[in-house]
Amino acid sequence: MLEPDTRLIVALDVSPDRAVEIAETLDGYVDGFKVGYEVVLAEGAAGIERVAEVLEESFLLVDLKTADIPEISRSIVERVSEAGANAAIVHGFVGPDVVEECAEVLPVFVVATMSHPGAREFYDRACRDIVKACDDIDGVVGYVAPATRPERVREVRKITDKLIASPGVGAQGAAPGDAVRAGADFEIVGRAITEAHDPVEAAKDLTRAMRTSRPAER
Ligand code: O7E
Repeated sequence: MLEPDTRLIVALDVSPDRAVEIAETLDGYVDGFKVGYEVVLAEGAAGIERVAEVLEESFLLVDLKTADIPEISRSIVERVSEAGANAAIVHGFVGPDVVEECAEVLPVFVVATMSHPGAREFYDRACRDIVKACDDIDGVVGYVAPATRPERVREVRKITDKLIASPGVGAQGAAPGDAVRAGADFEIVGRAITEAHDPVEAAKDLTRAMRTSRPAER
């Protein structure tokens, strides 16, 4: 289900109506979709359900970047699971007890560090330790590491054989394929697709660019 093929995950940071429209149009063209606060704050779990219902081939990640105590994090992931998510995103800096609790409910991608410049300040310093601490947890299927800093993707890849999903392509400046060449399995792309005149063409261009980039050795 979470196997890389086109290697593209589309971030649907748009209204629920638009998210459903784009998901319906691109289902099967891309490996997966990601919905988060834009959709959930507009319609609650029903927003997630609406997107999940239109997907027949691609998977759905729900990204609430959960970062609470284990019990609360688990109940958030339970709601997300009931709404139809195939995997959830949990912050790594909160510690392996939180990650473990969430990963008992649903496959989890752990945020190892982030794509924005400020992540160098604190998050980058914890990146290696987060991956080492989470890698033996059943249910952790992968990590989020930034396409904007491929050296961080390489760092994560050296420690783990699990999946790596990398945001930061397009609007944040990374070129398609940069993260895959550094060892990522998926690249997460939002605005470069959702704000394109023709999202289908934009997605096809990106998948073409990624297909031509050789994945790093494992
Ligand atoms: O810049 P865009 O429009 O391509 O959108 C990027 C998406 O990736 C957006 O949904 C944002 O929340 C997410 N993201 C980052 O941009 N940086 C990160 O470090 C982590 C994420 C993310 O998705 O984390 C969980 C997968």
